[in-house]
Amino acid sequence: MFCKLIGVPLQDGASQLGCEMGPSALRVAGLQSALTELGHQVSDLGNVVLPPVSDITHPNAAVRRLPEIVAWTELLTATAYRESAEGMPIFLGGDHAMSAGIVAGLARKAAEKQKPLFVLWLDAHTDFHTLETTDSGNLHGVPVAYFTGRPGFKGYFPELTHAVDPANVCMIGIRSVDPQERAALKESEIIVNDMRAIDENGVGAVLRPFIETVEAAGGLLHVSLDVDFLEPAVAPAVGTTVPGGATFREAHLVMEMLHDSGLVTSLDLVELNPFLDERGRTATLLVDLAASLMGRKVLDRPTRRY
Ligand code: DIR
Ligand code: MN
Ligand code: MN
Ligand code: MN
Repeated sequence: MFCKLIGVPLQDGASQLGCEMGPSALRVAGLQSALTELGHQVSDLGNVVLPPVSDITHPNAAVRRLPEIVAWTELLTATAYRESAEGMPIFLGGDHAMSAGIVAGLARKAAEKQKPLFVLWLDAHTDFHTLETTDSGNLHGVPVAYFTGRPGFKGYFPELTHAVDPANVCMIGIRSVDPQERAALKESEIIVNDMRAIDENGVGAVLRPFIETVEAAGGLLHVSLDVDFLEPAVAPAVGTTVPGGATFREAHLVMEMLHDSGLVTSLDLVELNPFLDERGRTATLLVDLAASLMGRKVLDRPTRRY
């Protein structure tokens, strides 16, 4: 596979500073060589650079860093659209606000290819706020609402040309949902698998039907991996830790099943805050998870099924 690493040093959407160092930490942790060792051709395109921003404001006074996030969204829509024409773009975050533009750009390209785009959202949070409903004002809490076409962005964020069908979005790992998100999700077709679903059924049972749906539809699949999907004990380098997350093995199993599916066409690794890490362990874990997604296995033969 031809992989393109694209650094997104964005931290304006998060409450704490530090995510702008995420791309560097993923490089230092050896992402490129881990993928090269698996036989992939990997090209590091460097970091994207934010153009000058406007001075736009929103009536919701809580909203933080709107001009920056609008400019990032515009830039990343164009970048994702361009880089998904061929090869597999891997976006190195950067906070989760980056996925607003990334998924919007991927959706535009998918429409051109006449294929439906599916999104697997691995996160403690649903990131389903609009500019009106957010009370933290941190815009890493809005990307899913934006790219599924919820109203409340018009006139502020770039016009969305191709919304992702909410029924094509599957969330896994959810355990922190704000009241306004909860209300909106009640009316939405988004597939939401909270931690209880994993506890009761196992993450494999939760993921498998979604993979089958994507396959049956002949769809493209974007995977968005927020560090806080993971249990904070194994992945401390994130500003918004929530106890009770996916274990080391649950996360790896997701990646292994995704690899076997052969369906993943793009990936983002988001919310890594190296300032909060412990001797690089979270960056290293993300690299290992990316390697599993890209084909790293324990054995060179199929795992025996019981
Ligand atoms: C939280 C989002 N619901 C908020 N938190 C996130 O601030 O609106 N953390 N996305 O990763
Ligand atoms: Mn998130
Ligand atoms: Mn999160
Ligand atoms: Mn909130």
